[in-house]
Amino acid sequence: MAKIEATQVSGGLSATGMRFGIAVSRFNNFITERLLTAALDALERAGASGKGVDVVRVPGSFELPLTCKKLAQTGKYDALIAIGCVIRGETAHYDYVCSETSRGLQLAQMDTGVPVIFCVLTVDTLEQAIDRAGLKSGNKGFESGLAAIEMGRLSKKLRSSATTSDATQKKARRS
Ligand code: INI
Repeated sequence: MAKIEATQVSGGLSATGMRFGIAVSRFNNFITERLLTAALDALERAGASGKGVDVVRVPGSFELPLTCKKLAQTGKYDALIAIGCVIRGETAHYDYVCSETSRGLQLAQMDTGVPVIFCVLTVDTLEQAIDRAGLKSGNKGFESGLAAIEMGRLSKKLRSSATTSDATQKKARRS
């Protein structure tokens, strides 16, 4: 059986010199502020500096996509984190907020090429949210901080290897 040694590519976890934007929903801020604190903790422990991180607050999760798209368009950030918490209520409002927020955040990163980390809790109860914001199930904010570093690093790497292979192809065409 053939055994090839594939080239492995992944982003590292050093945040030194990187820039991050964090959009945080004020709705359910009892939870979102805990997620934010943990995300900042992850960035700081990995070497990010205060000057390299901007935090923008928005009314609710529904406002996260446009905010992230605008932040991405500034060209200032290596990666963004969108922080929100949507708790199921009696109406269909939950479904609209969840689907449009996730769809919008995916569009923001696909349209701009800047990684947008999805740190939006979508839960049935406040208890589930608390579990994911530092109680039983770890803290989704901390995981999101790490994901932002990894995706920011990976994007830089893929961008520079794409540039290198473009240059190599141009050189090959000229010779
Ligand atoms: N926004 C949230 O972030 N979480 C929720 O649970 C929520 N609920 O349940 O309504 C919520 N609604 C507000 C929404 O995100 C917008 O801010 C609002 O509709 C104005 O556009």
